[in-house]
Amino acid sequence: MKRYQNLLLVAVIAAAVQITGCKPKGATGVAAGSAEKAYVAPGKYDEFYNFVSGGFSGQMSVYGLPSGRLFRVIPVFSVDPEKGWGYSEESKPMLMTSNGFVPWDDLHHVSFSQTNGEIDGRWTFGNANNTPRVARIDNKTFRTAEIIELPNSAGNHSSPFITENSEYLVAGTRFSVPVGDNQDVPIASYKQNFKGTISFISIGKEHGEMDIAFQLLLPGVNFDLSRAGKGPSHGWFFFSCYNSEQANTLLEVNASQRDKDFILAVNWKKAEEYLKAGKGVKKQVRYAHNKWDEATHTAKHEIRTEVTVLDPAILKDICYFIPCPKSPHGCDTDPTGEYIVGSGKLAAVIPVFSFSKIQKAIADKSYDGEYGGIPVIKYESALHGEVQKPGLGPLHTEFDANGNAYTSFFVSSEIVKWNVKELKVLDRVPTYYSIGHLSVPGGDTRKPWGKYVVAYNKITKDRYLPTGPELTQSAQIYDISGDKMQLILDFPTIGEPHYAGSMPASLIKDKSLKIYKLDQNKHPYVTMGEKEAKVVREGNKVHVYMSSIRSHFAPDNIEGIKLGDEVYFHVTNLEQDWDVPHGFAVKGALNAELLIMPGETSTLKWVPEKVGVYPFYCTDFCSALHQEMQGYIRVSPAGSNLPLTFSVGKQAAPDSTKK
Ligand code: K7E
Ligand code: CUA
Repeated sequence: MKRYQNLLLVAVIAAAVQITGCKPKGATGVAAGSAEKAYVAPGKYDEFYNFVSGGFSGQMSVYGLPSGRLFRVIPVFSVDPEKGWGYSEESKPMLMTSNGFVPWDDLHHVSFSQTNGEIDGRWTFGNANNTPRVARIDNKTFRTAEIIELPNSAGNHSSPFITENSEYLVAGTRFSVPVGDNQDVPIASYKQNFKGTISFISIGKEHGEMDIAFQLLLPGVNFDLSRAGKGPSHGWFFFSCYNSEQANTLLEVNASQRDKDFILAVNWKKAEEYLKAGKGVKKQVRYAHNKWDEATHTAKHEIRTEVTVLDPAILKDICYFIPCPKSPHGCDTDPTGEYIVGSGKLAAVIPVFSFSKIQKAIADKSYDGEYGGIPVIKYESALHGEVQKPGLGPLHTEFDANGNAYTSFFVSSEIVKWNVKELKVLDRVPTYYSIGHLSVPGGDTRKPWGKYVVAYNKITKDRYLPTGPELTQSAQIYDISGDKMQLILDFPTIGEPHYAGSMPASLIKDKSLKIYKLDQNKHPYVTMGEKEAKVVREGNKVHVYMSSIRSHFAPDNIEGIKLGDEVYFHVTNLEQDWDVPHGFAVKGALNAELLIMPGETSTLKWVPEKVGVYPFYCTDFCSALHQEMQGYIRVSPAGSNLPLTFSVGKQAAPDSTKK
């Protein structure tokens, strides 16, 4: 009977999900006069940078808040022909993994570096869900500076969440998988052989370099989301997990059987102690670590082979499970660090746990047995209270500075504001439609700025002009400065925005890099000035040391290339002026363009396959004579004995047509 009821509940919710819930009808939801709150006059700056994940686009995009204006798409895990990301020789190593070159991924969550629990503006992190990786973006350059792969992981969803002094980022695996030497096991042996892992990635204090400090080996559940403790709960992490049934098929039913799944509380300071005491076990693995070097403007790819694993079933008092109703998704800690909000996708209440009660429960050993060798704290002993009848399908919660929480509800398509201490619902507004994550500036930190909550929606239906079978994804901005939430703007987004974060523009804007200094360019193929431009043959490899400046390339006439040659155009942008990139593209190249920043060197590999004269040109409108910024390269048959020549400014004489 119980099982039948559960199935029924799943069926009802599944039906609601399919019709996208209680879709608000008719109204646009924007009250007269509220639009001006999102209005940023032409030429004026926004108050916040809004970094939005791109979901299955694999990228991150940066918008202004509250205007919703798009400033930049930062290529992270997916190739981006617009910027040559993953196409230039320098950037290809960034997308290397232990599986080889992976040109795409699925980026769900962004996270900002923090100092004392506040956003410090230095770095933005993002996760790759498919081929488990974490990326670090340098907020000075808005470029991906580092990518680290995660071994023993499959589907890096519960990631990257950060501690209050950027000690660690965590990365919990969504899929449990066989871990260890023999991975050729029956899928039906899930319960015996499949394990979940959580990786703790340390972050270098000065330069942000990422390293896997240790991994925790855990029962075979699906880790979903996570947040670090704050203030009093600093030193702890909280992870939501579902599929405590350990189903290996039809999870939509089989992983929805139990009334409660878990939140996993991790005492990472304790884990550090065990690590120092040498209790970790070194495992042989293979994972990529890729880092961008700003001096050489080139990425380096290496494979690392060892990771240290701690087993919390043996090393007691690192991990505790807390029962949490029905397939928890979001797991969010409030700014005080005392309250942990679990959001069960199929639950009728929102449970709020208390950190001090969890501590007391551990001290009193108030347990309900063990799960996979890890103590399970009694639900009531950890519970602060439940928000009753909040809505349908709670997913994620963020906070303002006044003790209020904002929870997204996918099925009932709304944001609900409630008071964390009192557990009282204060306000609710519809979203259009089917909100996933939401984000308040600083709303996951000790210092929320409040002001806005932004909804990231899965479905837009009738909100925008139709564009064929797929409509744009979208975000909506609500003013939360008053008692009532007020919708002030819809804006379309790039990719599916799972999560986002915002920080005051002042944390980034004055530190934003304007140019790369040419005299500090250490690229091995740099061309420091036009006089150094040259073409050098090394066997069948031809290196073109090319410079670009408004409005020509040097050299711009090249002859003596033969079929079978590999041509490397190393283009240095000699400009030392802000916002003057040059592009570079060559006809028929099985590649993308290069987009070269002032002072930078970038390389395009070209293997011509036909005899002829090929034009190349600048792709970025850089001056009044941008359209004149072009050149030719001549390709002769394989056996040709035409010497290699190159020039710039050498105008042909009327009769020089012989060769
Ligand atoms: Cu979309 Cu954070 Cu992957 Cu919830 S997750 S919506
Ligand atoms: Cu350089 Cu256009």
